[in-house]
Amino acid sequence: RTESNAKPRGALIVLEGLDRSGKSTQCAKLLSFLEGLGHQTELWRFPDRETNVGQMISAYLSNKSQLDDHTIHLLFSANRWEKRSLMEEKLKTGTTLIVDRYSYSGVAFSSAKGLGIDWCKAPETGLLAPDSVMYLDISPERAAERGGYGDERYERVEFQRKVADFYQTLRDSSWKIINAGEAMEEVEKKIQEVVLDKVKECALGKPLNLLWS
Ligand code: T5A
Ligand code: NA
Repeated sequence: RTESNAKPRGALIVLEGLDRSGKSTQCAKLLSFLEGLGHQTELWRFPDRETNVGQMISAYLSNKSQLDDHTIHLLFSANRWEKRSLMEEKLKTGTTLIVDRYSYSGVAFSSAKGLGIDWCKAPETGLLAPDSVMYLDISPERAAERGGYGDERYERVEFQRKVADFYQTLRDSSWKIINAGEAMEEVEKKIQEVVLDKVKECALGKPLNLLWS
């Protein structure tokens, strides 16, 4: 019965991981891979620093402004909510979205600062649940060696270790752990396998779910 209602749609693919785990590198590779296969695909990222909210986030991350921990958490969340309806529209009209960070970043980073995990999850409830979360797994030390951490607020090894612990508490059946310490080409191949399966399932009408409700 559900199958007769099934409508083809795009897949919501999220890449997560510590700072410097290689998310943006892999997102770009995945975009050209899917486009090369003829799939309608877009690359999105959070924070989306282009919006008004995104500009406030960007100023905070680069230490140009100070904000209470709760306030910045809600801004990150608002930044996802302002893109939610467009996200749903894109997926329903057959575009696959590759998303560089999502609600898992939101909860893991704020929880690592000491905010309660349930408090952190609450404003994310009702956002679209990813069809696949690829967690790029790397130790904070190895990540730090990659081009060195820059000047952004969260780029410290001890803090990243806490973030990694909170990420683990968020794992669910949509997650796939990818060893991000391997060569870029190896990481790329593993991601491609997972994503192709998901793109097929969604084309067959896999229902869209909501986060944490
Ligand atoms: N944040 C974010 C929150 O607190 N709450 C939220 O809700 C959200 C969404 C900014 C910060 O905001 C926090 C998390 C972050 O601290 P951002 O803008 O995504 O988030 O951060 P960026 O600085 O843009 O990106 P990252 O630091 O996360 O790096 P990436 O994208 O993981 O790594 P990438 O691809 O840029 O690669 C880093 C370096 O490693 C090399 C690359 O060439 C590059 O030099 N590299 C590899 N080297 C060897 N082997 C491989 N396999 C490699 N893959 C990449
Ligand atoms: Na990035």
